[in-house]
Amino acid sequence: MSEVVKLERHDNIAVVTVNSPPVNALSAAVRGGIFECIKSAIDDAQVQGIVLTCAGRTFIAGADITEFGKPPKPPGLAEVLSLMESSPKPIVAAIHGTALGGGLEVALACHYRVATKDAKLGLPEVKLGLLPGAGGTQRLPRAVGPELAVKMIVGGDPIGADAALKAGLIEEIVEGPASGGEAFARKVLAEKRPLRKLRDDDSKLAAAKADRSIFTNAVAALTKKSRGLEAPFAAADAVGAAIDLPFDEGLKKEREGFLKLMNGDQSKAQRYAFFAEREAAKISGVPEGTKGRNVARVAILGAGTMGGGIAMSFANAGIPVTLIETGEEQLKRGMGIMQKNYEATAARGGIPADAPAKRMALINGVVGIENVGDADLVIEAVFETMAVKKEVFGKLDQYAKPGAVLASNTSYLNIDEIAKSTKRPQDVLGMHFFSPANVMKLCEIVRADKTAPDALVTAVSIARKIAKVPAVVGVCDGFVGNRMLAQRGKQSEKLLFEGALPQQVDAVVTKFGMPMGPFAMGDLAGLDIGWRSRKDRGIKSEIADALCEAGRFGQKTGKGYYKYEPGSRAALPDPEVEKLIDETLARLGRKKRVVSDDEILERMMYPMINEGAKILAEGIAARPSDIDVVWLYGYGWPIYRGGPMFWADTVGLKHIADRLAFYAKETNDPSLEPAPLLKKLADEGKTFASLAAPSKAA
Ligand code: 3H9
Repeated sequence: MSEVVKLERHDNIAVVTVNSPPVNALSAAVRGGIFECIKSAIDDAQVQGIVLTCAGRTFIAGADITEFGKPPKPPGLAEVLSLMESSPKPIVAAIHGTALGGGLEVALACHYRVATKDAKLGLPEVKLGLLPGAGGTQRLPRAVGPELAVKMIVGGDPIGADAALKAGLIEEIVEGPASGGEAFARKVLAEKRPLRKLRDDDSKLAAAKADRSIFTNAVAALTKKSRGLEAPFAAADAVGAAIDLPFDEGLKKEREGFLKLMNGDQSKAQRYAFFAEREAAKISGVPEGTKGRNVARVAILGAGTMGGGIAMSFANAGIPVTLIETGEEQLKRGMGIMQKNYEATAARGGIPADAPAKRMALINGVVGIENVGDADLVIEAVFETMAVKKEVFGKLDQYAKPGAVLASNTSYLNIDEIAKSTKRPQDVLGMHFFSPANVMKLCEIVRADKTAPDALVTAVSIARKIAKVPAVVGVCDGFVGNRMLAQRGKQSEKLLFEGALPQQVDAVVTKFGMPMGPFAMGDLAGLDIGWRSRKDRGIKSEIADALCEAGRFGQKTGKGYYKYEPGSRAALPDPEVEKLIDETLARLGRKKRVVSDDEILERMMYPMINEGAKILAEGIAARPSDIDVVWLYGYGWPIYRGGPMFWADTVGLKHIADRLAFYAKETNDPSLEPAPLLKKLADEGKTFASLAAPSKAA
């Protein structure tokens, strides 16, 4: 008998229960167990109906991703599903938690489905660079119609039980999954309902068969933001096959598409990213079993862009926030911006119409730092200078309750230094959110010298609770993300002095898959900030300085490295900038040369990877995959390239080290010399991945 799947008989109903923690993924053992138990139930003359349900926190959450890329083990999922669908006795899937991917495909091969109210049903394979490979693209359109199926398969987002009931994906909402499933099975028998096999039911495809634009429009809407990705388009093709081809042929087409994606580079990178994200939540160097502190209420200091965005992130997760400013005026402005932000999202349909009021009610705006007293976590998001931070943390010592975690949202300042201004450095750490904080998923959790393990665990778990992806990093200038970005910034500026244009550099970077190039990003952030800071420090950057002296501060002045039409954010190349660069180079006696796109890509990416190697050697990041998580969720690194360190391994570290050494010489820039760790790995023919514990991803 199977270890992970059990069969019980309650009178004439067989109950098959999968019990394979944590998420009942469809490992070979689970597939085998389901096959065996369903077959026994079919063969048992006493059994008239079958219920398939799961123990633990969830229904089957999908195929076991750790098996992908390894030699297949029988039975295949298709074989299991074919046995189930052709069962002469009705099978009811009783769902709770998340029925995802292969899990929903199992349920779709059942004759009926019921689910608990909080259940979620979806086919998220596309997020792993895949398409549903066990009939999902053929059965779901038959269950809910092609429009919703495209949304769920090409978009990858699950739907709740209410929506599933409305769409006909489930028959009933039940209280307990097993008991509800059993009661439903008895009803099916009592009412002598026919076996409902989705493979034989084309009724919901009729409209799209007559008018294919129903399907193509749905696909066009969903693939608008899929630049560079293969899976959404392949998934759409497979759903198209459900409309155009008979079931078995559609199934064949789906299988071909699935295997092609599974063996391709993009899905490998996306599966790696899935595990990297989960790995990042495991904090190295913290005693096992360390519990986080309870966080019921949060205080945020500063209602500016960052403070407001952070407050919204907590309110979105239902956690009450005290938002603190120094004056009524600033507070009113901050509260107003959040309100407007929420209303705009509701108007777009991004959140329910009553959400803005509900979420704003969770944010209590007040004046005065003395109001932090009831907060279990205080996040400071005030002006970014050490003196101001120290003053604020000194005051927190006085007003924050004992044991409250005290976090700074600084993007580069030394947290050890900040911690010194309190008598409780063990409670101090960094929580570096990325702008806009209510949207961007990354939170760098900065572990300072004296940060207590339980404070660190608290920050990581609260970040996950508010749907952020935490990555623990150490103290250094700019932490992981901005420290690496600074290397790219330095090279992009140097490239202008050698003959490249902003639009050429940006085009290479966006073609690679980043959402923006360094110059468009500079225009968005505002060029005057760096200009002022350079002036304060007596540093020159001739081209950037010349732009600012000409009043070109970026998007806010309609001109920067690019020009912008009024009301538009589209970056337009500007001959004036070209002239300004030429004049600057002539003044400095610099000669222009043709810079190739290949060189630009190497000089944008390799110095960042070099810095990543230094970050690893210094222990600022514990794992290469943590660095990748920072770039994936904080900077829009294309998920299908896995992150800079993963990508570096695919390019080859020897090649990267050689090219860096070449550019160091060629451009007379010792900072480009390969870092000792990179050089060592390159010389030994190793990868960054070899530094980490064996990855779960294939
Ligand atoms: C598929 O189904 C293909 C088919 O169409 C075709 C087949 C032929 N496999 O996220 P959590 C682990 S593709 C293996 O922290 P949560 C995870 O690594 C799949 N392991 O929990 C972690 O391990 P650890 C389609 C998995 O409560 C632990 O479980 N399905 C899998 O925050 C807990 O995970 C999906 O894409 C898996 N499928 O969220 C769903 N799933 O403790 C993927 C999880 O060692 N999974 N693990 O770090 C999820 O979205 C979330 O895990 C879920 C739970 C929402 C289920």
